[in-house]
Amino acid sequence: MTDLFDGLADTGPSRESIADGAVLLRGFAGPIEQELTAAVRDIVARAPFRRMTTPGGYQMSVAMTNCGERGWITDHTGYRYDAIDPRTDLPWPAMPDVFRDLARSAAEQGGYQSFAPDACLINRYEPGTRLSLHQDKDELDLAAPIVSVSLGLPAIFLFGGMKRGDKPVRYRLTHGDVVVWGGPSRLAYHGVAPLAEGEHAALGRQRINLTFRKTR
Ligand code: MD3
Ligand code: FE
Repeated sequence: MTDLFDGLADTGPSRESIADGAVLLRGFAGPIEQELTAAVRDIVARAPFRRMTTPGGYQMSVAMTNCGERGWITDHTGYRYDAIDPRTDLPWPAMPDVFRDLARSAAEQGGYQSFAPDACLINRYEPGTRLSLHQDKDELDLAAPIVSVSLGLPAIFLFGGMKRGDKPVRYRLTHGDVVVWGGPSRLAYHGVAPLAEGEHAALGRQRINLTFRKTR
């Protein structure tokens, strides 16, 4: 595989351990931000952002779409991964190589070899929207990490413990930051505080988050 991040080899990227198995790579996606935002634009043109409904009947404030072999969806019947976008009745757009390569090299930096995601959930936050504390456990392969990529406006990410009641630690994630979540942190509670108002030079009044997953 060609390494998109050879330019970082001299100094090595910044690598901050935020929990057992979780590694924050500040600015890791910065060098390819334009390729990433162009790819998001292509995906959204074919699988538009939409606010999904939870099984409890609430509409999520965050808008979502997916690319890859399977996409995460929620509706009144529950949460699941599905190969078909229920809005278009078409397969989700393919995962672009620039996404796949970024996820793989970030996972490698985090100590996870050969990460092969089959799904990428794309979240769009506008000011005021939030994601309440939850665990990601709809994936069959919990040995694989999740890789997250932040683009656009900064967000306060809430990292809870293994129990819902643990007091979350707050991390500010900004444009280009990548986090690899594996090992013991894979099932940690986490969420995003309501997004503050702002305007990002490249993305405007929004934050986009990519999460790469191996679902089976
Ligand atoms: C820690 N997204 O899509 S990314 C999600 O910023 C989600 O949009 C948030 O939580 C966002 O499910 C957070 C960081 C993240 C993603 C998955 C994790 C942290 C995680 C899974 C386990 C532990
Ligand atoms: Fe999550």
